[in-house]
Amino acid sequence: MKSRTFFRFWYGWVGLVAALIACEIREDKKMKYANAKFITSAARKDQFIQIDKPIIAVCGKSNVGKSSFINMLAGQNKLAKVSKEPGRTRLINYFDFGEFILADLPGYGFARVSKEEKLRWARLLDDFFADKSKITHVFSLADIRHEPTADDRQMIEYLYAEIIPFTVIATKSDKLSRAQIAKNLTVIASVFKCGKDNIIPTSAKSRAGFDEVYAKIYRIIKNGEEDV
Ligand SMILES: Nc1nc2c(ncn2[C@@H]2O[C@H](COP(=O)(O)OP(=O)(O)OP(=O)(O)O)[C@@H](O)[C@H]2O)c(=O)[nH]1
Ligand SMILES: [Mg+2]
Repeated sequence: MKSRTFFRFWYGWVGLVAALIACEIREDKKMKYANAKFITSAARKDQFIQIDKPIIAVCGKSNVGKSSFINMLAGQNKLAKVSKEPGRTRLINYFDFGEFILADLPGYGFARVSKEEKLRWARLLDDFFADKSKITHVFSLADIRHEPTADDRQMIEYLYAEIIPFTVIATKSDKLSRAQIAKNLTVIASVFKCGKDNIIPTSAKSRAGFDEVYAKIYRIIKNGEEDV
């Protein structure tokens, strides 16, 4: 009886210390990227930044939560502009996270813009992806609540065809139950023809998925891991 109490006591302490270390590592990561900074916007090819750091592009349809996702990673509310109105981000916005750069790409699939504007966006994205040696990885965002759109599918097919490594970020997970999340991830994986382990459910609201995304970023920038 006495020895059981003794072990319980030590198990308790070991558990507590492990939890504190885990918390500290997480805080450290948050602190590190809390001073992420906006660098510049690009409307044309000649304005794309030339920098010797890994660039991770964040793409997805309009209103899917790209800017909110970037803010979640930075631990800041106003780094990237978030809007209820779709099609707000019309330029490529670059953010410096110290060890890597995030490029917030203009959202596709927004119906209420002129043909000319759509063409301009398409050209800008084409130019951006043309020099794929400059893109280390792509986070392709899809709303976890819905089946991916034809545009989403086209984006993923393009990444497969161009052999650009990507991870699917399923956004707005706070809007679904755990069971629904699991069900929808299966649908998204089957539409995109990728493994479920290449999809990370996230929420900019609850910060769910934060650690998983950073673990992925860590692998991308440290080990040069490339999954297509
Ligand atoms: N509940 C919930 N709402 C979210 C989440 N992420 C984004 N939103 C909301 O979705 C809307 C669009 O978010 P943005 O981050 O501006 O989306 P975006 O993809 O950058 O949009 P564009 O720049 O227009 O292409 C806003 O009203 C956000 O508050 C999330 O994880 N959970
Ligand atoms: Mg945006």
